[in-house]
Amino acid sequence: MKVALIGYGSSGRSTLYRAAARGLAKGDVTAVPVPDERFDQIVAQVKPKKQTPATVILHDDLDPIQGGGKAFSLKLIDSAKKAEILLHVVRGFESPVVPYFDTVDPVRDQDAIDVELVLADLQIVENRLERLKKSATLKTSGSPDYMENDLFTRIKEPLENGQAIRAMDLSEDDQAIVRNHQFLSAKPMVVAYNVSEAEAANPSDRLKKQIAELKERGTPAFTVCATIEEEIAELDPADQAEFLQDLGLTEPASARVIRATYDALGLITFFTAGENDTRAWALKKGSNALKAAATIHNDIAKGFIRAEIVHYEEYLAAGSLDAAYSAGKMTLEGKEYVMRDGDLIHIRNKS
Ligand SMILES: Nc1nc2c(ncn2[C@@H]2O[C@H](COP(=O)(O)OP(=O)(O)OP(=O)(O)O)[C@@H](O)[C@H]2O)c(=O)[nH]1
Ligand SMILES: [Mg+2]
Repeated sequence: MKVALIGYGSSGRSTLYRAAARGLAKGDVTAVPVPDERFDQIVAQVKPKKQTPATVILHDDLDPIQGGGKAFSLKLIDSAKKAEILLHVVRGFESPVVPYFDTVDPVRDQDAIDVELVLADLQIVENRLERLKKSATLKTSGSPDYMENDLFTRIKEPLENGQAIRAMDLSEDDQAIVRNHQFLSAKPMVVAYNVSEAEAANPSDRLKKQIAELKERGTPAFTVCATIEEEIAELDPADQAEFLQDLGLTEPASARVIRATYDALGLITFFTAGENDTRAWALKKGSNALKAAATIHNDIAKGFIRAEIVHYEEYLAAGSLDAAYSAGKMTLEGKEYVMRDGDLIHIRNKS
């Protein structure tokens, strides 16, 4: 799962990237383990040779966005397209030593970048509509070009009015076409307002309102003080807790960033408790056991017979898969079983 950090220059993207990577940051792309207490408990019980947490891959290799109403560069659009989710870091801190292209106004900047994402997509739609005019199958009802022309004609106007594709009510077929083009305003987004230590704990009313509005539209948003978070990330875990408490926080930014990306992507976590390798896996909410099997390995999905499922709480209470089975806490499920967040799975398969 690729997460691309975007934002204006000097908004604190690299600082938040290092904080979220918790000392693991290497270069500008890092696979960051997803913090998950449930996984830690399972590992403590299984004592596997190897443990593999779920990860998200943070990308801080995108060019900064130019301020002052300049359009996104093609290079920036190209890198952002490759991500599954955008993490927008918004400058909210004042600093005489870190110049900025304009006054510090996080509400204005978040709105401005949203508009730029939409305009970048509008450009693609207009170019494509122009090219489609020459298509031999444009008038052939049901042809791919016909379908695309129909969809793009419909979404052009809302885009012109500044509406993001992710906020449009589109059919499954429409969404499949949208996915082919990797539109930026169709991607889920998380917004991190990088503010002063004081405002992180107590945002202005204007910022609070924007955060609430974003959340209502399904975009997780929160305040963070990236420099403080980077300092916290460098402390021993024991000291971290105390430090966070002093700041009135319950968890570090890394946990919040990653949880927010999970939410925005609609992901849940399931586990496999192997003695060689115990793993946590990310899965789209609503996926079935066959999809979970395919996430582990295509061969396991092909040879799928039955899934043994036990929720991690019952597994921990029972102490082992065998004990959970004896206690009647494990169920045998077919391919269509809908996975729950926190399910532990063992797949009986023909391979
Ligand atoms: N006071 C304060 N300074 C910050 C904060 N976050 C980042 N900075 C400082 O701002 C400067 C730029 O931060 P970066 O994290 O490099 O910002 P960036 O968005 O990656 O910048 P570019 O990639 O150079 O465009 C650094 O000197 C940081 O220490 C913050 O929350 N408060
Ligand atoms: Mg940077």
